[in-house]
Amino acid sequence: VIRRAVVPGSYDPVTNGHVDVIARAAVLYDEVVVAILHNPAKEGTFAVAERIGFLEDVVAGLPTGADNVRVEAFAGRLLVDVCRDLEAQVVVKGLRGGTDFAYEVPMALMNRHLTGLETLFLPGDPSLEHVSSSLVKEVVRYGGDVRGLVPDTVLGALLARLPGD
Ligand code: COD
Repeated sequence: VIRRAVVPGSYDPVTNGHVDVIARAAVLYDEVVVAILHNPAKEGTFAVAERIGFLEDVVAGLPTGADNVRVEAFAGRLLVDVCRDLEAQVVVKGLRGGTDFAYEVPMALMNRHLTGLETLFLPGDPSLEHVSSSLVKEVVRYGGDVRGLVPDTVLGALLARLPGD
C-alpha cells in the first residue's frame, strides 16, 4: 500500500516553517500532496496560481528531490473530502508551541470524527517558531527584514507586493 500524506495550508505565502514540515513529510511518506485549501470568497494576498508557483519552486529544491511531492489547490472543500479524493491516509501538520496545539487538536479530532482521518503532528523547528505567513507579511509591510524566514522567490514577491499596498 502507498502511504500518502497531505500537508494542508493556506500558504499565503509559503514560509520556511512550511518548507521544513513539507521536507520532513517527504521523508516519512511515499507520496506527499501539498494542498492549498482556500476559501473562494476570500481573496488573500497572493492569487492561488502564485501560491502554487512558490510551492512548486520549493518542492523542486527539496533535499530528497521533487519526485514524491506534488502541489494541488482546492477551493471551498473540507480537508477530509480532499484527503478521501486523493486517497491519502494522513494529514501532516507542524506545531509551533502551545498556541498551535490548542487550535489544531480540535480540528484533528473533528477530522477523525468525520471520516477517521488521522493527523500526524511534527514539532516545528524551534528556530522558525515565530514564523507565520501573516507575521511575515506584517513585518514586510512596515519595512522589516524577513530574509531567511521565507524562500527567496517569496521574499522578492513580498517586497514587490506589500510596501505601499
Ligand atoms: N513551524 C511549524 N509549522 C508551521 C509553521 C512553522 N513556522 N508555520 C505554519 N505551520 C503549519 C501550521 O501548523 C499549519 O497547520 C500549517 O503549517 C498551515 O499553515 P497556514 O497558515 O498556511 O494555513 P492555515 O492554518 O490557515 O490552514 C488551515 C487549513 C487550510 C489546513 C484548515 O483551515 C482546513 O483544513 N481548512 C479546510 C476546511 C475544513 O476542513 N475545515 C474543518 C476543519 S475541522
